[in-house]
Amino acid sequence: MGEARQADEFAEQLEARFTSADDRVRLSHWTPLHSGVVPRIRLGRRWFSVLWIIPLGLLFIIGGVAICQELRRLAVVQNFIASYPGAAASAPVRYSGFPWWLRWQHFLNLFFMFFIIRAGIQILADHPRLYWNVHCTPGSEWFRFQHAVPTDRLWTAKDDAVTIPGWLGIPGIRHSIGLARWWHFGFDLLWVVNGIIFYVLLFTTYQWQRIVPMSWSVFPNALSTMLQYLSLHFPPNDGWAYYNSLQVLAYFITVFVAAPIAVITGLLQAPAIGNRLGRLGKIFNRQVARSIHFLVLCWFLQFIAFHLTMVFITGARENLNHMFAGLNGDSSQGFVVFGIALCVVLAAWFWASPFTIKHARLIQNSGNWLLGGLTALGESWEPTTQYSENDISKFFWPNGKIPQSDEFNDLIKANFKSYRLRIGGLVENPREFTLAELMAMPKQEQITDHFCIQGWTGIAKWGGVPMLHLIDMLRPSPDAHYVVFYSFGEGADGGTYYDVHTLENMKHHLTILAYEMNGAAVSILHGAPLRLRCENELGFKQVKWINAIEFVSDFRHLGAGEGGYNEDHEFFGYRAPI
Ligand SMILES: Nc1nc2c(c(=O)[nH]1)N[C@H]1C(S)=C(S)[C@@H](COP(=O)(O)O)O[C@H]1N2
Ligand SMILES: [Mo]
Repeated sequence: MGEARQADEFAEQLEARFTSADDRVRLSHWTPLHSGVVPRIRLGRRWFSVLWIIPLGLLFIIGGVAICQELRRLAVVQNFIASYPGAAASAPVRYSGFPWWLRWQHFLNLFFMFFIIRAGIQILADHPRLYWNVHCTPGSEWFRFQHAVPTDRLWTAKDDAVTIPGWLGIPGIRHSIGLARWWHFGFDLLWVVNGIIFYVLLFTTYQWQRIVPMSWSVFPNALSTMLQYLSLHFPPNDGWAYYNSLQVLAYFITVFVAAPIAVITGLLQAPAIGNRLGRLGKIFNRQVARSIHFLVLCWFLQFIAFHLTMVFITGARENLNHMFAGLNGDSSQGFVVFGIALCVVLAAWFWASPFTIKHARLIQNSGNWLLGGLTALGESWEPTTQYSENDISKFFWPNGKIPQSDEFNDLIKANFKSYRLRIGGLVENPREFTLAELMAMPKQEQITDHFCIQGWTGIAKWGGVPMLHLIDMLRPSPDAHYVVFYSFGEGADGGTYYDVHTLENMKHHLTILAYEMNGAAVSILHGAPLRLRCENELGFKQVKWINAIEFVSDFRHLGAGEGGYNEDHEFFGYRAPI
């Protein structure tokens, strides 16, 4: 009885400073608007706007047409086109036409892709910089749509997020990565399932012969096709039976190269996967994966632009009939079905962002339902990527709000000598520890890569007490399944920052309560006097400025019941190894 009351009081005190979280996004409480800049690319020391692509592209097309028209006057070129008319001869298509399943998959693919792309751009807007190095040092990025990082004030990763319009991103508001991830990952899953079915059906029906090059002559034929298109003397369109070599190459690369690379580089950005790869994890670190993931996006965007253009200028009627009505000929049915499909896409397009803002919790719950189990799997993968002292980042992005309370300021004044870590809840021996007591316990050091949900990484050496040691000492009761970490600090929208972990993952040998960073006491900015390091989870799970730890059987009663501050307020998933 007495014990239970003590545990209740302990919890009550900690929860007193919680704030309520809404089930929808209240724009008046959300991260305020902040526009970035037009995307730019760094070449050497100079930054160039991507808008240069428009005049350069026009110049390229106009110049290309002029040159190719000149070239076609030459006898050699005419002979070349005669011997390589456009389709690689050795492609015996045994199956002409487009069966219903292929047409449906084409539609589903494009439908899913639009959501994936939009949510992906939204995710990028949360850390609008791309690097080839793992340290993410400001200035070392090769691409950004944000100003240079200010040096005259504290600039957190959250400050760095930019707003993009709601018709482009989902849901379009600043720092909405939690919600954007549900859309991105949810549709990823559907897209991958659709893609696997597509591969299987392609190879069991001979449809694969349309898009897999089967002779080296695909290259001269593709060149010839390009010459014909660019000189504005189009080759015949026989899409019903076979594709020309330029199409074969474009489709092959998109289906069999770009799509798998997108999936792989997406997965490599997860801490549980990136840390699982040993040496490869260092070479294909998260920033390399992010950059390639982005370049694949660029491939898809140019593919969509050219594909749509070609569909409409090489015989829109026939082409739409092929893919949307499954008919060969110039009836108008294809237009009608395409029109309906377009309406569905546009309606979904403009519905997605407002719906997400209004029903944010529903999006989170649906995402958890669809993906929660899959992502949690990541926690069981043993990290194998090892870093050394030489790998330590000189710059480490900060995040979160430094605690402002008198209580915390008094601790700083006393140099944390008055600090007591309180541990309670469902444990046999609730205890308080001074920092000196914690430092006298077995110490563990680990050099690891930090994966913030926003996209940045940084390597640091952390030193502290293994959680396992404390767990053994405190003896949680059999019904303790989760561990809650309460911070002195507040979350972005006010109220105590907290987070919940499974007891199982707190026993992981790389879970420590760190009081040291890179050989010195953890700075106030990075979480003094004590912060959690849990290397198979994203950064937001690693509570800084730890005030107390509670062992609980369930966390539904805490805050909005989602398992942490950012889970409650920003709709993140509570298990985050991915
Ligand atoms: N108390 C508290 N802890 C926190 C946060 C916060 O806002 N408040 N932010 C989290 C996030 S999102 C990240 S990425 C890491 C950042 O740690 P760093 O500032 O040491 O880089 O701290 C995590 N711990
Ligand atoms: Mo983060």
